Amino acid sequence: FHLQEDIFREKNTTFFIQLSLMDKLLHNCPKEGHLHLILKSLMLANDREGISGPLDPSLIQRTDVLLVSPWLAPIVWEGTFNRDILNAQYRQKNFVVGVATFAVKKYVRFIEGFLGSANKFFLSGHRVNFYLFTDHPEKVPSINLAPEKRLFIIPVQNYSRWQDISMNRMDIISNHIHSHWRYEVDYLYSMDIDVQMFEHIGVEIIDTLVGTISSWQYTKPRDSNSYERHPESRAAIPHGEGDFYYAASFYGGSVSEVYKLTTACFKGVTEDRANGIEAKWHEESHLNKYLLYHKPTRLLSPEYYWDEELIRPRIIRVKRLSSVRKDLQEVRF
Ligand code: UD2
Repeated sequence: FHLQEDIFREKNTTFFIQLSLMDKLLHNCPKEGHLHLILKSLMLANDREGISGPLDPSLIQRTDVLLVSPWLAPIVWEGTFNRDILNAQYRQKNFVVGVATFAVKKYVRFIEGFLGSANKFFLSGHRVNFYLFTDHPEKVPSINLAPEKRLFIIPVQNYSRWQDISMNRMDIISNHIHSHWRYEVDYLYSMDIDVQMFEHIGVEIIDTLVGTISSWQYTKPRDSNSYERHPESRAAIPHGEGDFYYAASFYGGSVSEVYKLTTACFKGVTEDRANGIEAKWHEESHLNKYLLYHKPTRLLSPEYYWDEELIRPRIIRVKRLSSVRKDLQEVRF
């Protein structure tokens, strides 16, 4: 790392040259995968020397985190964007965003917290359709939504195993895109219901294919990430491959890209089932396989899904959305 820092300290090394060096590092470094450390060395170098080129340095406000992936997709952190500028651009397009979420069996208890906080913090001032799948429509509390937000309650069957409820979301989403949503929304996001929002989640999340970096995995070397490694599974990622680990709790993108993603992932789930296999982290394993080979065009930092089990480090300046603590044994059975 000292050697690499020397390279980065060279005067006139532009930010983008540094990025391509980082890409090389990620692929060649024997201890590859430790994104956080590589990034730190990169950013420290930038901090000392300043960023050369036409960029106004005041626009780059974060020097402690990775701002762009090795394939040049932005990584969204607090302090890296101006929401007023983004809102002004987005408003001209008049998009509708769909949110698919499931509350099956005991998870109905999370509806109120989810919808109440999403009404306030999710794409505030923009058109959003919430699609809530539940086996208990009668238990959906009445919530006064903002005029630009709509709630659609869609009955869905339940499954005895929670893993099947979670995995079948991919199939249900893919079917609904095909039958309805492709005519109703421009972008679609899938979100877990057992979460609450605490800060604004705005149009900075909008892009063609969007994944959220898992709050559990963002500093881990790639070989200790939670990928499915058993080659028999359709979700398998070979050892030595992988970059970020994404949470299935929050992903999305344009309706056509989410259709491709959910269809492909559910195909993997179905083929595994036919072979008597269930991937390590269910549909999340299939999502990670898909996003490894179909790179997201935008990545959301762990601010966009923070697991309450974890101690929040300083780099997570804002907890926008986090899991609601739950007794797994009690709530899933
Ligand atoms: C992880 C993933 C989750 C999924 C799951 C599968 C994160 C943050 N979350 O969460 O997205 O991949 O692992 O292993 O990475 N649900 C019901 N009723 C049930 C069970 C589940 O409605 O009885 C729905 C509900 O919308 C819930 C979602 O499925 O939010 C995921 O289930 P979970 O939150 O229990 O899974 P968890 O926390 O292990």
